[in-house]
Amino acid sequence: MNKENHKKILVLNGPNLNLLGTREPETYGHNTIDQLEALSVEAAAKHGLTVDFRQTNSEGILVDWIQEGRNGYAAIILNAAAYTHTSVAIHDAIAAITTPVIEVHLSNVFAREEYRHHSYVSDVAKGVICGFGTHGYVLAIDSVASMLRNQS
Ligand code: CA2
Repeated sequence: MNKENHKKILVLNGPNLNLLGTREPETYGHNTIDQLEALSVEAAAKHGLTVDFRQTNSEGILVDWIQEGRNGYAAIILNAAAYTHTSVAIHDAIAAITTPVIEVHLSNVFAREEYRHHSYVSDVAKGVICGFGTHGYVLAIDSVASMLRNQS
């Protein structure tokens, strides 16, 4: 793996997050997915890191992308959205790789419906951030940068 690749973060977003900023602002805020991408790119650049930012509504594509994160990425930041609460396939994909995965949610899932309290991601994640809106992605990127500094 070359050094440049090692400084890349894969930011993955699951189903319906393409609707950000268009509906339910009281839960998910006013930022659009494009604004969230710009925020993530900016936060990463402050640490000399780059982000590869993606969104899909498909569970299988998320699994493919997590597998892709095996090589060439320092970390994966994952908001699996509703699949967080349902997907054994995503759990297994994370368990199968060594790249650290940081789970992020915009809302505080523990202050919401009970079916959102269980995550198939958390027990295979390096850490979990929820409830801080889009700033949670910045916190996750800062955490990756801190992890990388501690490694070198
Ligand atoms: O809080 C989060 O980030 C969630 O991952 C968002 C998911 C939800 O199923 C999780 O429990 C928590 C839902 C994403 C839907 O995003 C929308 C955005 C705007 C309008 C409608 C849906």
